Amino acid sequence: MAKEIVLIGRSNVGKSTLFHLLTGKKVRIGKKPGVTTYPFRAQVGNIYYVDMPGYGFMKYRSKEEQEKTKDYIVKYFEDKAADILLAIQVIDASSFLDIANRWKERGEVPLEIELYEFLQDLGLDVVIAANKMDRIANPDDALDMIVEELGMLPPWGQWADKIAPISAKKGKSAPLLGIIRNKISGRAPGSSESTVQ
Ligand SMILES: Nc1nc2c(ncn2[C@@H]2O[C@H](COP(=O)(O)OP(=O)(O)OP(=O)(O)O)[C@@H](O)[C@H]2O)c(=O)[nH]1
Ligand SMILES: [Mg+2]
Repeated sequence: MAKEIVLIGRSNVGKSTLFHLLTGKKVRIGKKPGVTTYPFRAQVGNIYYVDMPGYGFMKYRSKEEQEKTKDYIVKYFEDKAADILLAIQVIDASSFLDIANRWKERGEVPLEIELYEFLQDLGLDVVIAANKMDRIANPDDALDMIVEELGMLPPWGQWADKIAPISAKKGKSAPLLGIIRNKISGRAPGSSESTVQ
């Protein structure tokens, strides 16, 4: 069976924009959260790329619908774990820290941390696509704080196979493409053959 590379993350982080960049397939992209409401698949070579609906808040959708979508996503990963070559967790790097802090102030585990841990607990290979880097003035500082929040020791550069700073809207995704190619070809990260062509 063909393997899947699945894009996952909260609403409005840029999953569909990245999906379009990776596959060339037309998808709905929107300013408001909740644009993608069901998984959208596209085959590239012998891999299926899957664009998931947003995990969590979706504007104009009822709480029930949002919970249903969340349950659907959780079940999708649980059922399909064996077929998933790579889970790409897309985050909006420009708002990630503010949002995580707000959740922590309320005494809750930030949604994106919960999602990251869930994917790892399933034994999946997970890479964080830190999107919207074009909005960030000090990328290294922001990325150091993001990896720390996710439980990895800074500096972020030592996690170059776990986090890829990108700007899907600007067409900048080279670090992520490198990780995907290594994964598809089964090469170890950082090996000399893994250089992106
Ligand atoms: N500045 C900036 N904006 C981006 C980037 N990538 C996506 N966006 C914008 O973010 C918004 C949401 O993009 P989508 O690709 O629809 O996000 P999504 O994660 O698929 O959203 P849902 O389908 O609602 O879950 C759009 O206005 C995009 O143009 C980026 O790299 N930089
Ligand atoms: Mg979408």
